Amino acid sequence: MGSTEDLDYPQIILQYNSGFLVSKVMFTACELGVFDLLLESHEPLSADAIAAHLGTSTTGMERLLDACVGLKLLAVELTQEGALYRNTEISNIYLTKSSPKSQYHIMMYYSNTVYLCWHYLADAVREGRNQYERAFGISSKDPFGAMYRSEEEMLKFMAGQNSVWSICGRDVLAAFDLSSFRQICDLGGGGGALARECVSLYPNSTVTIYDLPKVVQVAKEQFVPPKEHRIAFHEGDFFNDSIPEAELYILSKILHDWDDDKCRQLLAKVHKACKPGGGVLVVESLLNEDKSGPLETQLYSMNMLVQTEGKERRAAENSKLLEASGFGEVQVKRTGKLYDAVLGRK
Ligand code: ASE
Repeated sequence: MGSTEDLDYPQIILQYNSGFLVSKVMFTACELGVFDLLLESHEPLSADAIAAHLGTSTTGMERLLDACVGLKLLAVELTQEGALYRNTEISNIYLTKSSPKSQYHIMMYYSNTVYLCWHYLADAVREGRNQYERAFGISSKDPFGAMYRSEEEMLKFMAGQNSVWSICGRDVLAAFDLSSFRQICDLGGGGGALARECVSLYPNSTVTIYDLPKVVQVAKEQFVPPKEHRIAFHEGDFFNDSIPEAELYILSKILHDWDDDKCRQLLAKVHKACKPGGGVLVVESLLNEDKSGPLETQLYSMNMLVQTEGKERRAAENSKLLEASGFGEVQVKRTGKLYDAVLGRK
């Protein structure tokens, strides 16, 4: 009894029914600064004290804190003065703003942008396209025009992507030995967290971050320290402008933004610019060949539907795109984590 097989008490249905409530509790505790306050305070705090510090109601805060305890994001102890709350180790590492592995920014992007698009998921499925028009009243013709509709939105996206690379970057770059590539170009490299991992893992490499001018400007000003001389920038639109010569191109979470035609178009351009003997590293979350999972990737693919023109693909689909664009010796490495790596050679 009580197993997921039990038809009288269908656990998975009940659990999935409230899944979005779980996300929103975690996002809200992050947004209000609960984990930051408990990190700084160095001692457990009451709901009253937390509410007073963060300028919220006590009723609301007490309920939020209790739900966080249920989610194991906080621990509670009962004392004479009442309930006292403290962070768990996981919360200290991943949910506080200042931690090097903080996932705060990607959560704020999910909570305040992605969440609004997902409100129109049924429309996205009916129409087979992203939902910027409904969610934000802006044209969805150019997905990155829509995603970067304001400097604030662009910043949130860049910071969010950077937080993902702070925990996944090393795995995808270490999946293949890339030490023979000295001159690397990270196409759509955004805030540069992957480029920074790259020069740290491969000290003899230099990485050029290629991105839209307004992205490069913000990356230089806010994300990549000027003393990092192994990282350079190149401003451009990779569909319409030229791509500089390099030994290795990294396309990390780029192909999943576009349909097969646009991917082949981009990869053909990359192949042309690539030095002989060079290569391309595609970093994506790969679907199983039988499409049975992983669940996280299937959900990401739905997110690509509501936010972009792309989708998540199987390893073989990514390999085919590379081969159709002239790359050979295509190898796939699954990392067992969220993002995987595919390497092709010219
Ligand atoms: C993109 C990545 C993301 C385009 C839109 C996106 C993310 C959220 N929205 O290239 C971050 C990664 N998350 C997913 C769902 O892939």
